[in-house]
Amino acid sequence: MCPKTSKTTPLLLIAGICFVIVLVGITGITLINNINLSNIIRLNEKVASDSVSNNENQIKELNYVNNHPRNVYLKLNASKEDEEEQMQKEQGQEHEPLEVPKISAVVGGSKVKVRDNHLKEPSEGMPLPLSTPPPPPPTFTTWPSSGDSPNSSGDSPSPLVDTPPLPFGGVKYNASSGLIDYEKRNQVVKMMEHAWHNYKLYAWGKNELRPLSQRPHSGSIFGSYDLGATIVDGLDTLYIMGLEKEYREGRDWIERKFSLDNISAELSVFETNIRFVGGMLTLYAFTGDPLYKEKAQHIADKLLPAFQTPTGIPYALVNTKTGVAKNYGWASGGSSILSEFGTLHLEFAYLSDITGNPLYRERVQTIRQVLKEIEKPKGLYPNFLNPKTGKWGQLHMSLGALGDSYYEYLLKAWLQSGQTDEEAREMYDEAMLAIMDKMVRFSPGGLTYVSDLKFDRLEHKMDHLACFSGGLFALGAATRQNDYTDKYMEVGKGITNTCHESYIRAPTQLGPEAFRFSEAVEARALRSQEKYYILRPETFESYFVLWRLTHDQKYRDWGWEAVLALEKHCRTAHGYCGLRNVYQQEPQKDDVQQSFFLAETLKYLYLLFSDDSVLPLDEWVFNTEAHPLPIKGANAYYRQAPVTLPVSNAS
Ligand code: DMJ
Repeated sequence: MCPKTSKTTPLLLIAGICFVIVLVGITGITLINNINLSNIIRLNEKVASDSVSNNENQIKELNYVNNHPRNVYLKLNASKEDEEEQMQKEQGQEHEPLEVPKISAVVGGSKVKVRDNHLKEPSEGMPLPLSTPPPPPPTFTTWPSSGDSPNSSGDSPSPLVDTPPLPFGGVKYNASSGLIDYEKRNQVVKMMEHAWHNYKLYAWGKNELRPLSQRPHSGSIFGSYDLGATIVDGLDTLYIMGLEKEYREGRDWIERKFSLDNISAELSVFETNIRFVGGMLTLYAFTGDPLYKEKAQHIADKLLPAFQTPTGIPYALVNTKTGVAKNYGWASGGSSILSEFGTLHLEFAYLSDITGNPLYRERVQTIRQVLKEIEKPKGLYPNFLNPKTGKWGQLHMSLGALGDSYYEYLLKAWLQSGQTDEEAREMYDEAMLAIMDKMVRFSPGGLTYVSDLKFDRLEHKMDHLACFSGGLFALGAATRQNDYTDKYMEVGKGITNTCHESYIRAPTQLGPEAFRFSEAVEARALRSQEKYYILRPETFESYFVLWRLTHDQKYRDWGWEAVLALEKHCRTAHGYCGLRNVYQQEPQKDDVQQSFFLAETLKYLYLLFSDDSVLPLDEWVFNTEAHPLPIKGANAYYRQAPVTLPVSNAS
């Protein structure tokens, strides 16, 4: 039997079809809109990728503005001004809107006033926000003289609640330069991820990675123990880049595994200090996590037996279990090495301030006094000093291997102290004057270089290590005006240019370990043992400092050339390797991913493409392993321990 057809059936059918058509129509329009919208967003993002006008970036900036200590202050001032404006409106005093002041007018110099209690110094547990993006970039158009510094009285700097950001007193903000180059910076982040993930895969908890053989590597500087050098060295870079998951993995490893107790490692005092103590201190400054302060102190305590010498100049090596310390057999008659014992000051001074224990500062202050009082041949510091007799060894001087970071730490100790450690600045100025006179030279082709000096003989050779000095000369010039300021800035730029030349004169576009100047060659390695490149950072460090100080685009361009060269020649499927000969078209790789590649090389490249307000140079000073330490009196992340007064007997 056929079903009975009702009259209402076609009507229902038509109504149903109409409903479906309407539904499809609405969905279609929505989809098309969404597709268009996402295309537009993508297009906008692309167009705006180099610009801070990108919406997303504005949001990041706002977060940054909300969170950064300097901007917390600015925001509070701004809201105070808003309040005043509101009050004026209410009182009928509304006036013509003023021209919006440029950020420079608000931030720079004396217009910044900090009101009491506006800015609380972060204590333990209050972290620096992960990945700190943008606003306005400083250019150093004027320099403060020593007398201009509010701290030049020699008094301890007041806590930041009383003191506006200051050490680079002549900072001017120029809102049109120093923006983020997102595309290039993202590439550097990807490099970091590649280096880290492969270390994690094949060498987790060990010191370094062998990318070609996919197994761990450990240099003798780590005493052949598994100290997780790449984790401790690379962790602050992850933090700065905002790689939170990776950062947490590293923090977790440090908490669960890192300890020097019960191991009999013979450690390099210098390397352990700059990589491990320095790394932990930066992480403490960033996060306020007491774990890092404890670890920094734990490591430094293990190094202390090395300081038990008649002069207080420490030995190079110390056994973490027995405390037995000694020097390298090859170092001039049992000498300690200038760049090693002279590169402890920043870490030990800061450790004293965050622990409230003066002992660490006392140790490095003793070293300082020996070096201050000793007679210096022609005003120069030889690379070797006997810790028992207090006498110089061989009269070799260098701004490269064996000397380099001693000079760096003189300038930076002064910067770190909020420009109050005048002794350090004076020693720096005197040393650089002698170096300018006796060691800085200009090649016939017009290249500036800083030569090694052996007794009275110039070697006309410059180590890759000495390439950091381009940035050092410039930073010294930018922070104090004196008769030599302009000349030093030129020398800083000149050395940086020469190091760049040493890179681009090699087919790999990566620079050799050392290069020479002669009738025949300039900025080129001559000996086979000088032709390697081990992922060193010094040239990029100078690009970064010079970029921050001048905003000359060429420094970013040079950094990008280096990124491309690293990707082409040093990248492997399982991490990054150094090269055995930079002058070969297809050089052999050395199968070592150095921990400083993550700590320094990638950090400086990342910062080169970042806005200036990511670790501004007037708030942070980089240790020689690129671990940023806060500047006293200018940086709310200094986290100085409260002063504990001696208990009085009187009751
Ligand atoms: C790093 O460990 C430090 O920069 C040190 O001061 C010198 N050598 C390496 C990187 O080349």
